[in-house]
Amino acid sequence: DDRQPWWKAATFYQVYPASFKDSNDDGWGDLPGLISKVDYLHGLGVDCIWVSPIFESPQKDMGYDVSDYQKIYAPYGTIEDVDALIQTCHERGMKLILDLVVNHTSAEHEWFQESRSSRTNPKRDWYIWKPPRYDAGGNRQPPTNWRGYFAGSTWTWDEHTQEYYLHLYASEQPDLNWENAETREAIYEETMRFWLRRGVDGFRIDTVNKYSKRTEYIDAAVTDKNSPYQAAPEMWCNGPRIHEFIREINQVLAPFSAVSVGELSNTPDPKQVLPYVSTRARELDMVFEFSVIRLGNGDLFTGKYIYKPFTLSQLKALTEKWQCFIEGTDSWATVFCENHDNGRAVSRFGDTSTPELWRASARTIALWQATLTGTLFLYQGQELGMTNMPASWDISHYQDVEAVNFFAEAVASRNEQRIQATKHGLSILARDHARLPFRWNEDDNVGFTTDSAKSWMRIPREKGISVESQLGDRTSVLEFYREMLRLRKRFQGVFVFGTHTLLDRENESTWAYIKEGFLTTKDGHRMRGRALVVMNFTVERAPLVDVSAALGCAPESTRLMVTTACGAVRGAKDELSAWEGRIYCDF
Ligand code: TEU
Repeated sequence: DDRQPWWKAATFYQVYPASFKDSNDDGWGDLPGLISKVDYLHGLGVDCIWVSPIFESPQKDMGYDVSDYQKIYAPYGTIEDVDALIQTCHERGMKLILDLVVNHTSAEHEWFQESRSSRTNPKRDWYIWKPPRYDAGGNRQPPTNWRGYFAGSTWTWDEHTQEYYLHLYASEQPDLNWENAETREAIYEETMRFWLRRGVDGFRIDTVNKYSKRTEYIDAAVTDKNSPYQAAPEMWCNGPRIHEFIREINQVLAPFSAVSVGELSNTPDPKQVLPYVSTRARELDMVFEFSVIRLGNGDLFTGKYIYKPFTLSQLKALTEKWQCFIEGTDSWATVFCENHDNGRAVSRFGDTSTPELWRASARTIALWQATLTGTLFLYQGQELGMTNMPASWDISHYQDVEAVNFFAEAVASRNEQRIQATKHGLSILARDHARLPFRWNEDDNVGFTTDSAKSWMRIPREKGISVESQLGDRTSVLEFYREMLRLRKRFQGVFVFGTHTLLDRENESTWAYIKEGFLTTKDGHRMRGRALVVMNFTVERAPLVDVSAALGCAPESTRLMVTTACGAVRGAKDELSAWEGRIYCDF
């Protein structure tokens, strides 16, 4: 649809640069490596690349701890490499967005170094400093009882200036004080405008709903009696001035027509999400809402890695909820089931117990994602059906600060049950899984680097999950993604922009929904089109729904547009084979 902004029907692809492609044999992915693969992404059907943080950083949280927003972390390359990447994308009609991490900086950022140097430093107020409290026994205590995302207190004591500073994440990630207008202007000028002037097309904006903290700094209610620190997202999520701050961000982006997609966690209520993405409100173009991707996670804070099994009907209901919340509004949705903070989709929503089931379920996940309304985001390796790390890898292979801290906390509890449960949860949900090297070929080093001993993350070796083994094979996961991205574009009126109606919601084995929208025929006529998406989420054969009844038309007016099944495993006419997905349509 010509009247729509480019980013609605576009396919975005997230690159986690450390794990994508290493060009200089140091075991760390880099910008020249990414540049050499832009053609691969272009061929896949990607329109816009989002690169996770590449800026100068001590890498306590894989670059989500920036110590200099205008410098590139040397192992990634140089600023000239960024210019070259922008040019390489633009020459192919593609766009590039960067990751903007401005809720916090690294503790090594110059701003924080100044801020912590004395209580009277002009940048003292750029971060959030508070005096200690003392308990009845006269012991020093943090200003509040809040628990951070990476376990432990949100406060770290600074010996030098005798105050605590706030950090929602690691202690090496102090939170910026957005209440200070000068700080905000520095963020806008030195991070956003700096990169927009260099030609980037926009930003994925990290932790976008946490900049405005509640300024009372009071204790949160006690929800975990076994811990001194309590979950307190209501103290910092969607705070009193958040919409004012986001509108300011919008003002910075607008002159560059830059696209924005904000990361909006801990906000399961659509009423709170809509204001961020309403066109009229002039805040953000899009947000990521995490209900679907968080399925299986335990309690957000204390129990995140205590796995909570879920049913297909829960997955359906959440998908429906975040499909339909924009209907009748001027807002827009995103579609995704992977990113760098979660386990692999096929390992969580599919079936990896045999190669055939792996392939079938990864293709059905592709069908599911590509038929949903909103802007589609893929995560690197999703298009190959990359899986979680093998079950045989022990806990020493987890490097992520969050996994390491949660596991240490479980160990410290000396509760064997909790330790085992945490290990199990990590094996499904840990952030590390998505960070394994991308698999370009079937060599021992998977084409990621030249010497696996140097790879920053251990390289998994199962065969068949690589670009080399899948490219050109019509039965592969990769070729199915390519085909689906093409169909999604071609019939975007239905798949990208259509309405979503869930059928048979209680069915725990088959998932069916109708997408309906307007299509433009070759001679320029607008016509209504309907598609039925039906997917078997089990290994058992499943009866097919009554297609023409579901589509509301005569049997001869329906056609099978796509099936995920290939060759011998193809199901019968009225029956879906294990993990088979199909699209029927009336156009
Ligand atoms: O994540 C922010 C966030 O709020 C969580 O959703 C995140 O997934 C984390 O796992 C909480 O348990 C962003 C980045 O995506 C993440 O990689 C960073 O670690 C984090 O911000 C801090 O910058």
